[in-house]
Amino acid sequence: MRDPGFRIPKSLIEEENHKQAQLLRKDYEVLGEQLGRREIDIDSIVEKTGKFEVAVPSWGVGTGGTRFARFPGSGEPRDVYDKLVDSSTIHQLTGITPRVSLHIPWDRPEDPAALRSFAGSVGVGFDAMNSNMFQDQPGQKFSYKFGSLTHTDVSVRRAAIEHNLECIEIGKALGSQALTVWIGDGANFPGQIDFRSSLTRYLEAVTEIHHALPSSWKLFLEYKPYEPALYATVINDWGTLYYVTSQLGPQALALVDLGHHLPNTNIEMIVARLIQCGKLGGFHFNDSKYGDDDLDSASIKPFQLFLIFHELVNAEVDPSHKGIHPAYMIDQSHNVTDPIESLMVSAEEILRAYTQALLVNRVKLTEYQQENDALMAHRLLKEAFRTDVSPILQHVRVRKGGAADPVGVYRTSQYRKRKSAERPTGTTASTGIV
Ligand code: PSV
Ligand code: MN
Repeated sequence: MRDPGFRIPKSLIEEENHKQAQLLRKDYEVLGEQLGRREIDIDSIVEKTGKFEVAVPSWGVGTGGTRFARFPGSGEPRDVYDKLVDSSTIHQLTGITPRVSLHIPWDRPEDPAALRSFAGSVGVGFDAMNSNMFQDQPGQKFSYKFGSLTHTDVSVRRAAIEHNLECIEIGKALGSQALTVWIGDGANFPGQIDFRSSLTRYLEAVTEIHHALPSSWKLFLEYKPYEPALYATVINDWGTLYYVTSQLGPQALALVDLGHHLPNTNIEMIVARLIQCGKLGGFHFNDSKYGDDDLDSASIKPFQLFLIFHELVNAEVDPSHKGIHPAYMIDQSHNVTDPIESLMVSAEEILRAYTQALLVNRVKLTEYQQENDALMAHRLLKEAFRTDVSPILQHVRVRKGGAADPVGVYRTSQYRKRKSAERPTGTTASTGIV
């Protein structure tokens, strides 16, 4: 089996946690007391927070880039094995990222069984498989330049379908349970594509992919209003996707990538609508100021992330939506930070938003809404959002064997320096979205 190389010693995590233990206990007690005054039992929050998990994207552990340039850091992953090692480090320190989402062909394993056992040995599993129909690979016979699943040429559509079927096969061998499909198909010019027939072609193609899914699998479909097609995309919004997923059947669900919305879109409301329609499949978390910026989660709009989780917790406690278990995943491009640090901080911010949402007094909120008391209803949400739940997050992490301060331990361990020695420049893959 492949040697994973340097791993952060457990003893270092314990030592660092020990140094902070007394202060953490104090902070936790104070927060417990404050929450108690609001009739919130901190233990019940800890129990729910402790169960939360979010997957990391294999393409996120390498430096990303823009269409202008990519500035890789040192010690980046050379291949899918290294990506798993970096992902396992994120999980080791945060305790909440036990699965990695692979992107094919970037991560196509030569021997899926060997990759699966290696993943197990470093303590991670596999999340959704992602197909790639927005790039041509060297030697590819049919080009995706004018589309993939919706291309006018049946041979291109066939090749794109076959690619997704291959992703399912690899995923089966790895123990994945889902396929995520995003296409860049669309138009740069009015008149370039026929809106209705391109959607019909999509539906036909995705039906075939859907049929190939094992019965336990989910098919997550992403919408996006623009880019790379800049005038129109075929799967432009959640309404279109609602139509598609309901034509396909219960295994097909919509995936909400936060960056796939025009500025100022009320994403939390889309989340509520998809929940109500029974079609919310999961999330690709990231943040943005202008478009699909792929910035770190909650770095720009933490209140929006909180409001999204508020809708999710609303559904979680609503008996009529007991069945919803959205798949949570991060989908970011780290251009100026150490990707491992960004992913750890993002995972924490996502958990923070969830934990804050758990603090909303929903009985009171319903009363205020019933009485049309807009100010008090809003204040109630803000009270939960303003609560610093860091002591809960630290408590949960330490309890799981993670680090009270993941970035602190990561830096102290000199992980990146060690990996730079193991993975010399010139051997690293150009991972990340360019
Ligand atoms: C593209 O914007 C995108 O976010 C897709 O949604 C995929 O999930 C990801 O990048 C990688 O292909
Ligand atoms: Mn995405």
